[in-house]
Amino acid sequence: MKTLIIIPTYNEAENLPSLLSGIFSYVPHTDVLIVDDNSPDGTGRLVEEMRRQNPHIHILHRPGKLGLGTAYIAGFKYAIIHKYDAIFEMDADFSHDPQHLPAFISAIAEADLVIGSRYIPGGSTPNWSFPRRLISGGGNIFARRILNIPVQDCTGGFRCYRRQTLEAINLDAVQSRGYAFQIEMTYRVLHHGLKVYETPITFVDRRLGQSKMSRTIMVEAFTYVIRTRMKSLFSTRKRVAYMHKILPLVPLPQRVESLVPRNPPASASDPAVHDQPATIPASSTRSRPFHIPPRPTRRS
Ligand SMILES: Nc1nc2c(ncn2[C@@H]2O[C@H](COP(=O)(O)OP(=O)(O)O)[C@@H](O)[C@H]2O)c(=O)[nH]1
Ligand SMILES: [Mg+2]
Repeated sequence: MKTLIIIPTYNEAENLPSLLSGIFSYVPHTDVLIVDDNSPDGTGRLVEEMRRQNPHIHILHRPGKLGLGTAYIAGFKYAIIHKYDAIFEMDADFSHDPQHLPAFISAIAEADLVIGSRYIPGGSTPNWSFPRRLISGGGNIFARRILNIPVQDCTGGFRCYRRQTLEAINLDAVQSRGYAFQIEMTYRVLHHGLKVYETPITFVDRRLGQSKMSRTIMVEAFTYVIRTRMKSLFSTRKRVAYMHKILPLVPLPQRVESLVPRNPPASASDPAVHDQPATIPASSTRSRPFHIPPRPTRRS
């Protein structure tokens, strides 16, 4: 399996050399793509030097700090063009321990997305302060409940996607930049009816360098969740399907009709015909705009 580990960086020169040697000690044949936003501390130049020694290291230089979300989108597009099979998201600051990488690689053989989870048995956040636990744990519960996402750690950024998963998603439509990016990607993957697994990780706070987390990033995550919920509640198709259910004279528009089971009840005059909600054929594994599939996550 051809794997690519995408690491977005902004001022991570202190962390990167030891992180890369950790990564190659656990997965020697992987490629690594650094997406650097012209870090003032010279991270980009350092990577250029390292890649002269190691052809598995690649870099995308961007002109300035453009955010985590767009850095990953650029990395995903690179991975699709170069036909990698499994594509990782990973932070540069050792919060994501390279020792977990082999577990992701085994899990991605069965799933479309594997998320490193702090909130399933075996997962932990050992050196976090109480306020940090509250913000992260509370944010997760909020996003999960409001968006009906059956994933315990939907803001986690240590992940592995199959290339086909990234190809299925319209990457140009993804708008979030910070924590909301992880929630949005999870939501989009689930709405394509794809399979998400969680694997436990121990997440420690960075020891060197500075966090780029800000209040703006938290506000973005909160507003993304609320906006998405509102959209799903008031989407035109859902409203029309609902109206058709309670008032059968309302005609179903073309797109909704295509979601009605192909084998309708025998008689067209049968009132049961009109009682059919706009459901998706059971065989369909893709695009499920009306509901998220039943809990696909694995607790291990
Ligand atoms: N390329 C790029 N990387 C970023 C940006 N913001 C954060 N990062 C990187 O994203 C990863 C996670 O950021 P971090 O500051 O550790 O966030 P925290 O873990 O929430 O405190 C690190 O590798 C950062 O260097 C950005 O705007 N551009
Ligand atoms: Mg961090």
